Amino acid sequence: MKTFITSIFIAITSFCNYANSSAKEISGNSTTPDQLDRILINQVGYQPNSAKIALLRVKTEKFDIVDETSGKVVFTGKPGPFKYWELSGDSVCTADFSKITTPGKYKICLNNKSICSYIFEIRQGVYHDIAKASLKAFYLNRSGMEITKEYGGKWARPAGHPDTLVYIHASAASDKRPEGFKLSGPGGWYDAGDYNKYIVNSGISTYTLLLFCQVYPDYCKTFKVNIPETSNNIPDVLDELLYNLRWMLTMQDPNDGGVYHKLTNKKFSDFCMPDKATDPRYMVSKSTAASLDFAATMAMASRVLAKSELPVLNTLGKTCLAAAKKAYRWAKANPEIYFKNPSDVSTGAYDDMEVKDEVFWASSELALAENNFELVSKKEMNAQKIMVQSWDYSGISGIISLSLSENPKAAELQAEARKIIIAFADQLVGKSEESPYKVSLNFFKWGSNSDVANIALIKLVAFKISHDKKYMASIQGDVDYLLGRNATGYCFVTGFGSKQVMNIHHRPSGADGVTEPYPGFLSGGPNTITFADCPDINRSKLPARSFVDDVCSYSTNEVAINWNAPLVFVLGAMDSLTH
Ligand code: 9MR
Repeated sequence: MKTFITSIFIAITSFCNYANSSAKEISGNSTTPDQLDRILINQVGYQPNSAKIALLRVKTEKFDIVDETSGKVVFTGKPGPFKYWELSGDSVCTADFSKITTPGKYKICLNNKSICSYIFEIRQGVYHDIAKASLKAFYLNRSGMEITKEYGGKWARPAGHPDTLVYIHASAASDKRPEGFKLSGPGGWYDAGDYNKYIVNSGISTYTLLLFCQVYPDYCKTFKVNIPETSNNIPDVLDELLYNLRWMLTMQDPNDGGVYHKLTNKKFSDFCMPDKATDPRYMVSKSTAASLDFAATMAMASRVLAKSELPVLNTLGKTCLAAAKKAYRWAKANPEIYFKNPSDVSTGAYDDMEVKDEVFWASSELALAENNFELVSKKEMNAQKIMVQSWDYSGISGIISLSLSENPKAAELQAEARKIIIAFADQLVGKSEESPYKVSLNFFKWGSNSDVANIALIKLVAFKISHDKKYMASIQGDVDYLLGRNATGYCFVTGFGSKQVMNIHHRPSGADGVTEPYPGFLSGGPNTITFADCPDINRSKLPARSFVDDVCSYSTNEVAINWNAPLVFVLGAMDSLTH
């Protein structure tokens, strides 16, 4: 049935097509896939001194850790209690083998080795390659640039979407820029599996990478991922985000400071390579949310760029700050321009209908950038909802930025922000300790894997400001979840792990004829938001299992820049920390 439906889809998309591959299973032993799913582990591995906890779906008295080279049992442990998780509909128990610190390759076995897990590694630097790939994914998703063999390997492709000629859409028309006005908005990253560029989502993604530069400056200096700019004396992560930041600057109307919500095709293109998707592109409607997200990101960029030793980046920082102030002023004068797709446009909406949090975020970033703390107050901070950040919620991002400030003028705000972050992180740690699956996540939205990554980011900020190691085991648990210790058994980062996601909803991966998807991308993850994407696939109704590794499943298996950005943050942090 699936093959039949796939052929219909291929027929509809004419010369643009995709093919599904089956999940890549690299077991390295004779255990069957079904048995392998009975032991859930981080398939990429562990650093020697980290917490190491697997989950067993089997009730058992003991578990063995077997050294893969010698075949010898090097540790025998007693599992924790068997606990039911209503979100996954099954019971699991923990297998704690943190005591194993000797580097090597191992597997977990039960019942005299009749059931064994995938082989995993314990090694310092075990996250280095995956951290690099997670940043390299942004390069691979650059619009308007050829991806050459030298940097893209088998994922090399011609440039697509130069965006040097785009049009003002009727929804964005103004006196000076009427409908059809021609302008240019080159560069930037494709948002996700589609080829459009959206300011709201670009803002939070770019901010997260800027935050990474701010929190781990030494690591960033040495973090090289082989992109065309690698030898230019600027950290690769900064080079990468500048590619998007420069595009974002083109989205501001210089006449009034307002920021266009998106640069887009009128409808999602077929599954073509970027250079074959040549429909006209438009700048669509200015919005309050886009202008505030832009203002916050540009203000944050101005602070990061001011620290650079390169005058050219200091100058760019000043440009960013001026742009931030203009956009903020526009948003203050137009506080309720909520984005709605015009009737002839059907691409992503990112239609944030509540912008109090964006106001607070932009005000906080401008306060920090301009050294003007009249712009924010403790009262406004305390009025923010304390929840995980996402494209439509950035109150916590303002609090994170204030908590990390070293400006003496911000001391009071900083202290309050720290209190909030620590209390939130403690609450998240508590949840992970109680959860049968050892994660803080107890909701499954679209892009649930990014919530796990953002939760880990919050705990990392708490660790940064408190130096309290109690956060590390819980952060490790989040990484373990993303890399295989979850109810689906998939390692959710493409190109890594033993049970790999092969069919991400990502146009270039689907259309390039290469079996392996673009590497380093975080798949969106399980959720029960919509079942309309693959009508012929029976997806689990259990939220934590409701995932399908099929290209049709845009609601569970797409990739997106705002999901990869916290992934870079977390994997980079883990790679930089030795516990
Ligand atoms: O991540 C977005 C998710 O929170 C929304 O529920 C969903 C539907 O509006 O859209 C998601 O964002 C998509 C965007 O609209 C277009 N590019 C792909 C994004 C990831 O699926």
